Amino acid sequence: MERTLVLIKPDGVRRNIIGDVIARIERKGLKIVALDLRTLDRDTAKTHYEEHSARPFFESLVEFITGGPLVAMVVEGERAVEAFRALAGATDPVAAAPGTIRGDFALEVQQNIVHGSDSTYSAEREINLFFPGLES
Ligand code: RTP
Ligand code: MG
Repeated sequence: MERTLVLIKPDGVRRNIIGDVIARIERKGLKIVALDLRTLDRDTAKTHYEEHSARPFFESLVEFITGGPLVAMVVEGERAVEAFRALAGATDPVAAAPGTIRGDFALEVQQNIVHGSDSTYSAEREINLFFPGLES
C-alpha cells in the first residue's frame, strides 16, 4: 500500500474548505492514516520546498505556507501519490480541470489549496519531515 503527504495549505484552511477536501479524499477510497492542524516554522517550510530554493518565488512561497495554520495528512491507498495528484489537478488552478480541487476552488498559482507529494521518493521524505516516527 502506497502513502503520500497531503497538505491543505493556509488558503484552504482560511476559506473553510477542509471538510470538502477531506470528503474528496475519502470518496475516492483513500484512507487518512495521520492528520494534524499546525503552523509551519520557516525551517520546516524551507526543507519541505527545498527543490524550489533557487526559484524566484521561493521566499514568497515560504511566507505563504507559514502564514497560518495548515492541515497535514498522510493518505494511504493504491497508487496514492498519483491518485491524490489527479484529485488536486494542475499546479496552475486556471489550467486545472473543473472537478479537481484546484480547478474548483482556486485562481492563483501560489494559493492553490493543496499539496501532494510528486513521487513515492518525495512522499517518504515529506512524511518523515511532517510525521517522524509514524508507524507503517
Ligand atoms: P505542490 O508541491 O504544492 O504540491 O505543488 P505542485 O507540485 O503542483 O507544484 P510545484 O512546482 O512543486 O510548486 C510548489 C508550489 O509553489 C507555488 N508556486 N508558485 N509563483 C509561481 O510561479 C509559483 N509556482 C509554483 C504553488 O503553491 C505550488 O503549488
Ligand atoms: Mg511539488
